[in-house]
Amino acid sequence: MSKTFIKMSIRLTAIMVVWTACYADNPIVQTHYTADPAPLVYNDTVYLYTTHDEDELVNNFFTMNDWRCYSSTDMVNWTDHGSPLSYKDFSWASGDAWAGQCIYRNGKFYFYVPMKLKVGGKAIGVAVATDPAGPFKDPLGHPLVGNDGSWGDIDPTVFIDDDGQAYLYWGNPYLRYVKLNEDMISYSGDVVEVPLTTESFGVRSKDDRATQYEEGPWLYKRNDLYYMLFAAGPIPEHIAYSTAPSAVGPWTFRGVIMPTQPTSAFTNHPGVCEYKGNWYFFYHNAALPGGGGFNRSVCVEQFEYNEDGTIPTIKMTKKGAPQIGHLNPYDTVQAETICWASGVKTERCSEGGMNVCNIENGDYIKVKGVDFGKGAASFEARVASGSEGGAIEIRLGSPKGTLAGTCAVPGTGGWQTWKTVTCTVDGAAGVHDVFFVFTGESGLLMNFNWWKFHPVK
Ligand code: FUB
Repeated sequence: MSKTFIKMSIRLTAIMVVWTACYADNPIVQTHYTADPAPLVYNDTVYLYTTHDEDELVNNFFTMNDWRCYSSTDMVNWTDHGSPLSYKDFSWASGDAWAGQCIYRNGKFYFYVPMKLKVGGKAIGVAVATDPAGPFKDPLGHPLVGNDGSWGDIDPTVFIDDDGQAYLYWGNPYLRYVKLNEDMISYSGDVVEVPLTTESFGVRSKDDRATQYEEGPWLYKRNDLYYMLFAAGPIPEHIAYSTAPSAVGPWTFRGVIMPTQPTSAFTNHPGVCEYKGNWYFFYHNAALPGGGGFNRSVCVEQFEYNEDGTIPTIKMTKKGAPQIGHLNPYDTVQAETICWASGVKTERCSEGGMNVCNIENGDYIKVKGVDFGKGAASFEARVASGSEGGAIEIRLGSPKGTLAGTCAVPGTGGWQTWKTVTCTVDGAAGVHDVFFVFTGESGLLMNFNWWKFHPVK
């Protein structure tokens, strides 16, 4: 979305209603439009892979060129790792970087993603990395499945069963699977088509298809039960699910998890993970300013299973999941670790990782649940500015909350010419939501790489 458009939308919304979204935690990402969430828990961290709806649409349709990766250890502050993979990394693909899923096995990360083939139709490729944030590379040089000109080979979900057998399911309007080999980049046996019966996938309220199954399957196992969540039709999509006693069925329809709601896009997409003893349900909607069917945003809710293992109805909320623990401000924290951002973007940083960019007067970043303990005495920030610079105000509780410090940012001679600036801090003790509010003249003020507080002695 263009910055001017975001700011106009935000101002308009703020006039129409009291602007409550700035205190919300959903959608998770505000710096880009994201969709098709695929969580992966690795090393005590939730990695969230998403698709990426470009700000500028081509032909007013899905305009999707790459995937993005975020991570969190508290479910509310998410660190932006940028784009680990693009359709351009596949020599045989020509676009449509649609819904994928990443899984870890034997020291490597395998990211299964659908794309449009140069020769027409859709197919699913696999890319491999040794770091969850990539970079991922295509080891095959050709699709893993679906090379027959079909347009339905999209939305892969991958699952490794307790016996080590891995499964790849995918498809719209059909649901197909293969058994992956242990190398995760090849498979054995035939492509199997799952019978789409109403007993297995529910009765549709419209007769455009036989069942509620539409696309976006998500397969996992809890206790001895296998769950197949899916985007369900008719359009606008809701999310429904089925369960089975094995990874290959037979599937029994269990009902709707997430009905369509006022902020729904015309698609939705499930992703589920267990993290630190809690269960999380990821989905997307059109809730960001400028949002719509092709400008979607990923959200998360915490949920608990019913006693019989069924999944309750889950509503879209602005509040999102509760925070796990607090953020330590005395560690070095990446500026792109964000609960909520207003007006800014992120980009690759010359010092590694990402930095926050596109910062103008009045923009801000919220970091939630920061525990200052006995109190902070000073603050340092890694900044760069190709203009005159500006200032970072440290405010507590809201963008207009108590001012705990102001850090002047000078021009540094370039947008990637980094300098560490410091300032004193007063009145920041205990737990607060911290708002870094950027101030200065009109135009771009600075870039922001990382920050750190120092405690009182
Ligand atoms: O994001 C592009 C497509 O829209 C996905 O592949 C589908 O699941 C739907 O969300």
